[in-house]
Amino acid sequence: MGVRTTMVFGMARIAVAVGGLALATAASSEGAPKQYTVAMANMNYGALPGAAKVGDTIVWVNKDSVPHTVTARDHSFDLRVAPGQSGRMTLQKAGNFPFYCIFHAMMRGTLKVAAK
Ligand SMILES: [Cu+2]
Repeated sequence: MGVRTTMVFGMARIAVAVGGLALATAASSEGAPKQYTVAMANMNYGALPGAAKVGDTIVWVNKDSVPHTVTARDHSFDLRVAPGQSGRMTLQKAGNFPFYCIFHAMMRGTLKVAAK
């Protein structure tokens, strides 16, 4: 009998712990990583996120029928995206990153990444 009482008490403790975790997650959702989508279409990059932060993810969607890349001039990232495919990139460091497509020199942009 003594063992069973302990088991029930243990279950109750777990339930409280899980509830507390859910509450903490909801409270800190403002600082949670965000996901942005940037299209690559008509040989150009779409609108870039203006408030991206370290830890956020950018999904690059290639809507063209040719491959594109998202290549930082300082080589901090180099993503290849096949036609009709998408690729994701998690932002690792803060700064302004000029980038281009290695296949199409006229495709270029600057990704602004704020500190976390
Ligand atoms: Cu390209």
